Amino acid sequence: MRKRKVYAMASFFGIFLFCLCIVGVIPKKVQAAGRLEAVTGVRVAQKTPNTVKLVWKGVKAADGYEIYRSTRKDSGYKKIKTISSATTHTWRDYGSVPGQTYYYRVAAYGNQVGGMISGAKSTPVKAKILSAVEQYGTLSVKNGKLVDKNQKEVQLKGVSSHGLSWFPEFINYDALKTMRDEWGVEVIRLAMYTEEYNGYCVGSSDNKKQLEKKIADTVEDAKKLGMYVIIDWHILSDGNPQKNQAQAKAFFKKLSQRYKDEKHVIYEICNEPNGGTTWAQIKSYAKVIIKTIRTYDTDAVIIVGTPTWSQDVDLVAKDPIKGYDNLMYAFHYYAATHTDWFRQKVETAAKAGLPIFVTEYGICDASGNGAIDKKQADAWVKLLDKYGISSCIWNLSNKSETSAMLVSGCKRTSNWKKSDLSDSGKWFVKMMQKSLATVGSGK
Ligand code: IDC
Repeated sequence: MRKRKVYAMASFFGIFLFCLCIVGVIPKKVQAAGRLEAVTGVRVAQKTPNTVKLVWKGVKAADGYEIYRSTRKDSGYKKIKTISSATTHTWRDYGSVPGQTYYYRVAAYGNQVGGMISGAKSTPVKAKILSAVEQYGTLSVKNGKLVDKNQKEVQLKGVSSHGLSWFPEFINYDALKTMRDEWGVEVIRLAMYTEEYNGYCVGSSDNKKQLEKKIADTVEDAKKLGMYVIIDWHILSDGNPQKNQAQAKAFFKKLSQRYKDEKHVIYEICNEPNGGTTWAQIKSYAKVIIKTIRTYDTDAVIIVGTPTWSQDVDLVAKDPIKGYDNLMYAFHYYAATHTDWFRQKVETAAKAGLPIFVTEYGICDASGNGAIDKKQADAWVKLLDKYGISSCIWNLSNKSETSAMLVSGCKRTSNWKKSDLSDSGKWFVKMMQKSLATVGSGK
């Protein structure tokens, strides 16, 4: 009696399942139950540094895919990602380390009544992750844009130091490596103040030597890591660059002689002219410094500051410096202070074909402090991405100010944890991850 009831229930359940299948409520792989094909057609479609993009052919009845990675071909594969979508057949690994060769395998998975089943892993594909300098090589400027060794447009994203005399501890090999491997940073700017406390032009000769050593060491570190480095003559209270022109000339002569064969060195010759300094005055200074650099280094990218704290790119676009290749012009913004009107200046200059490099920006106000304006910060990112304009965020330090990327009191000088990052730092890392996840996919 009881048995018959069980049979009746079982057959009722069977019919019920059958009906569900017919109306399509139960997904196909349950009907197909058992096994999934191995993924085929896996290949690397690599376009940007520090990342690898995989694509593959879809497998019938899969619910999603699993990505496995190893540094050896035949063993050591670890699952690094589960993609819970049957229709996504591409994935970008931006947690990869430049210089490293990886092997990737992809497997399909399906949700069955009895649990999840996985198909066999694909045959391994190999990818050597390239650093920014390996990928892009010698940079130059063409038709108002920064381009790579193949004349393809390049948009670099990175970080500026704080004053090198004040926070030198955060600029070291491990710090650069952390920024490269974990944040995707491709360029580092070394801000060497000229006239503020312990600046290059006002400090002791010992201080000057220390600054020069810091720059020399960092240029070497950046070379090993395949990162670009901007050497920034950080004028500020000395509003007119002509004030310390003789020192600037000697400094850039020494550096361009030393780095004439390096691919990764970029010169920024006057951070932010201000105090009424005119474009004519900046131009006259720039011509002297550019001529000096070009005597030794014939092709390095040189960035020229623009009037009013490097804001008047629209004016400069009407009268750029002629007679030299590979020149760019600095534009700086602080998102909580500079909004639509300043974006218009960039649009005007970019449309006029002026090569712009945002060597400094913040997401707080122009004092480097105050509240963050994320809405404006994102509007700026959108604009820079639209024109492919490269940028560096101000600043890598633990100073108690909003623009500092590390929380004040942070002792760690590399390998930062999330809790070491300030709101500016967190915003930057998030922006970089988003940017790395989308570069190359749409462009
Ligand atoms: C600020 C620093 C701050 C320092 C001050 C004066 O964040 O700690 O006390 O300089 O030396 C710039 C300048 C840059 C400023 C930054 C924020 O290039 O040196 O750094 N800023 O005020 N231009 C616009 C903003």
